[in-house]
Amino acid sequence: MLLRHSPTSPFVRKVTVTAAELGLAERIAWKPTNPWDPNDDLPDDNPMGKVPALVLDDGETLFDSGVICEYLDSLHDGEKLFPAEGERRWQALRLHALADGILEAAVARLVERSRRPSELYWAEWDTRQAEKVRRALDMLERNEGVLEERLTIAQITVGCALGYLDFRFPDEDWRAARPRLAAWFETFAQRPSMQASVPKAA
Ligand SMILES: N[C@@H](CCC(=O)N[C@@H](CS)C(=O)NCC(=O)O)C(=O)O
Repeated sequence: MLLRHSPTSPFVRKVTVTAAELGLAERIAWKPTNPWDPNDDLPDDNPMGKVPALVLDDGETLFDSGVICEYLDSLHDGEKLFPAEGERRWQALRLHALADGILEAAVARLVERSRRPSELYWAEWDTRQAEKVRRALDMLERNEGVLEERLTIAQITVGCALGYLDFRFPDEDWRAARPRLAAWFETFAQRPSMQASVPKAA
């Protein structure tokens, strides 16, 4: 299988960390892709023109990051990152959705600030996205106990979301009013899968 990826995408990082945690990284061929290049053929694999996109050996393509991660999770017989049933499943999916929401809002802010022509910058939109991130982080601070439990897609996505805030918004101190979340991330970020995938500015 072949993963179309870009080096700074936090959604790609979710897949990278998931593959590493499951011991599947070796089974993936990695194809660098710039989703912002209008000449790139990425839309042939993902009509949304977004990374990550996973091209399977039969030519079928999977997207988005959550679907790809769940597919990888289906390829092994160990403890699942997507719990199959019960309260643990809904907790994991809920926090996964919350962390994905942080990423969607943070990426929207970055696009507004760095890709949109500066004369069209829409401050209210930026603030609206920042408020989504703030509320989601506050909810994570209240739910930090759940993050201490066994590894699921929720922890991985929260870890990638916090790493992305550090990477793209280093001046906005999300840790200040959230000591429990900060302490959790301090430990989580030490995992080899996270250390190996720290984003670097191009
Ligand atoms: N919901 C998607 C989001 C993926 C996404 O937004 N990827 C960004 C890079 S971080 C992208 O490819 N953007 C290009 C575009 O929006 O056209 C997922 O989970 O995979």
